[in-house]
Amino acid sequence: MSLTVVANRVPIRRTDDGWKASVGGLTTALLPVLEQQGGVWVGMGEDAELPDRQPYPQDDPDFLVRRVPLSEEELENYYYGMANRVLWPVSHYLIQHLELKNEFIDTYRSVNERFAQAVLEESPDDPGEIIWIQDYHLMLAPRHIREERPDATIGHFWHIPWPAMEVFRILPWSRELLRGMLGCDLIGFHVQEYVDNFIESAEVLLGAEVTDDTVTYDGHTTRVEAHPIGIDVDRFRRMSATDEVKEKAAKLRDRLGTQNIVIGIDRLDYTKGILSRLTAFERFLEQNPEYHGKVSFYQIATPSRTKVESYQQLKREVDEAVGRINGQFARDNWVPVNYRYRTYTQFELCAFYRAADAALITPLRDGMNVVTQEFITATQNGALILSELTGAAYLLPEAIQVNPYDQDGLAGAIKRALEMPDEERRRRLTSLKTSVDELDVHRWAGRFLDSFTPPA
Ligand code: ADQ
Repeated sequence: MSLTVVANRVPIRRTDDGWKASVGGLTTALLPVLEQQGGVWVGMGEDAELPDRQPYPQDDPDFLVRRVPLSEEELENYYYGMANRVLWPVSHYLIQHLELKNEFIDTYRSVNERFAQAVLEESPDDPGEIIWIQDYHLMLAPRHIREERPDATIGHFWHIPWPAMEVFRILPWSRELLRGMLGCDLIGFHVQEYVDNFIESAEVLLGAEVTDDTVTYDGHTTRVEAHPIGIDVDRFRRMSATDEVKEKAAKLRDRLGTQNIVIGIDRLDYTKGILSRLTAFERFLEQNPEYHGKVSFYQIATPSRTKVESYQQLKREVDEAVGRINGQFARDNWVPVNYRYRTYTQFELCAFYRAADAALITPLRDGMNVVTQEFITATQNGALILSELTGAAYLLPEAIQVNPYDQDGLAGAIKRALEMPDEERRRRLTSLKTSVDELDVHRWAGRFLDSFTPPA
């Protein structure tokens, strides 16, 4: 078998020491496969200076990085437009952020065609070849590839939720997008809910024929399966057990000086429920004066999609909420909400995970949410408060599950997490750790690829 991965981004980045593999779940999962078996990774080229074709590593190449160069205008319409302002909000049921513009879909169509063209040029036309496309940026590419290469083996993994059919059909291009996806042999989602939603969309909107988890449309059959993603468990376990991380965690606890620390770690995105979480923490402080001076909430938010207006607005609202809460509750040596708007290394994140007594992971919707798994792996005795509207919630029943829209419920969950008896905390965490071990990202990739050849 050889592999062609097709994703919005290429898996390498330029550093002061030359080109390096980027750090991220997808790269971690797929690079070992490419290194072992060779292949191609097709992604967008955002910088006209960079070559379209770059064998990697330079000295002794294992695979080829192929860029699809995009102009600024294309990037604006395909990525910031169709992907971030259309498909992202609709898939997360947050349609108040939806912006429908013809130039978005027009550019999305042409960019998807160019990705497909690059695949056809680089990916060998032989029976062992697997073409694995990633995510909502590339819904139309599978059909283009199929039209040119009817016998190709094509898979797609969708990393975000697939919404209920009635929400997906809001998109004026819903049928065209579905037809694009149904060029695949196999489509993967994190959990069965999204599988069911996708199948219902194909059945109702296209009149496709459905048998169990397969969809037949226009003479071609696609299997649709749940393949929950994991993290690189070994890497997080090793990092969080180093002396350096332990020291950093101890220093953070000293610096904050409170008995309890609750953390939130996310990209600054309106799907992650950061504002609702802050209001819940405010309510917790209002309802529990005995905790004043005794608990700190530490929210880390990575800048994300900063060109998009709704993200700029969210940043302003979060700044304001943090100011309001600290303005009302802070006293002498106690700052109730510590907020950092920046990116940290995974190593640094591990120190936060280790320092915390509880993590507040409360997206309004999330395909999976891997911060949850990172926290579970790194913590020694932390409690997890998890939104029931995430893919992770299906897999981690031992978390304290909450409705992220219910701020009183959230405030109550914070109290419950902080007051949970040690025995119960340990029991829940042991079971959570076992679940996360099983989800490991290397196994995820293996399971998806094995699924192309189901046992006879
Ligand atoms: P994301 O929406 O990006 O991913 P998530 O799964 O939470 O969401 O992953 C975020 C990653 O960014 C984590 O690895 C985390 O460590 C990192 N990160 C967050 N804040 C950071 C900070 N301040 N500094 C540095 N790193 C930070 C999409 C879907 C998810 C799905 C994944 C994988 O939206 O639902 O789980 O893909 O399929």
